[in-house]
Amino acid sequence: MPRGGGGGGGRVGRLPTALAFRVLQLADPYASLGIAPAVLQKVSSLWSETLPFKFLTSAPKLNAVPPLAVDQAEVVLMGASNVGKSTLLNALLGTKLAYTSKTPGHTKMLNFFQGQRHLRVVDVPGYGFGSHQHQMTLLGDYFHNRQGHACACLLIDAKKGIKDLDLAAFSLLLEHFIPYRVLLTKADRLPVGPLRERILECEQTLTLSAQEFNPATSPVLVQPVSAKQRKGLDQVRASICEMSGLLPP
Ligand SMILES: Nc1nc2c(ncn2[C@@H]2O[C@H](COP(=O)(O)OP(=O)(O)OP(=O)(O)O)[C@@H](O)[C@H]2O)c(=O)[nH]1
Ligand SMILES: [Mg+2]
Repeated sequence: MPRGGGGGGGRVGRLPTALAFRVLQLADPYASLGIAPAVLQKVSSLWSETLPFKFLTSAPKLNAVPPLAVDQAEVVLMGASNVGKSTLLNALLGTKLAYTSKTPGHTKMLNFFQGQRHLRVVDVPGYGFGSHQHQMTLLGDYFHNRQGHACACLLIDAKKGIKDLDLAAFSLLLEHFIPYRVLLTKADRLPVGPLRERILECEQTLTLSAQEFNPATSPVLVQPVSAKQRKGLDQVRASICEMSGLLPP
């Protein structure tokens, strides 16, 4: 047994089996989705085929949103104001297409970026700054309009954890049957131990919420990412490729 393994093993040993397994999986939090290296390699070449992305348009509301072709997928990055949506988008796309700011409420429109291989990425205004009602209605209308095409990354600040508005946004995804992944942003702001705890806490809260909606829902997994340190980006790209149908599930 590795040095120090006894104490950790004992703690894990007292946990229910599924949770103990998850704790072990989180030895490297950034590999929390357990995506195999061969899949990540495949994703890397698929992703380079989606590049370059180009700015398509900004739309203040839904009736100005450009229509989608039948085979086109759209990934929306959603989350609270200042959670890091625009920064993550730029890190994923490898270019500074979206405007970022220290000031919350910076992104005010739905901003569309068109890549190759029929993939679009959308940067949306964050909730929690200004009118919550308006932001949630905009998102709800967007998902209603895009059912069957849209998938989403719900971004939660790793340091702040889940807030009521995040749960409201999560409910929108469930109500509209939108494929989703949950990301913990700015993960560089937490040391590895607290980051693991935050992942488990978010997974528990979201799983409860999802199972209230549909008791058959599988446990929700959460993926940490740091755009600043460029950690976890390949896992997010893999999730996007999977949700949008570029990568077979
Ligand atoms: N430490 C750290 N800071 C980050 C990270 N990603 C973003 N930030 C910072 O967080 C702030 C907000 O980033 P944005 O990407 O503009 O956030 P947003 O969610 O698009 O904000 P709104 O458009 O206002 O809703 C900026 O100061 C970023 O530099 C990260 O991975 N780590
Ligand atoms: Mg923004």
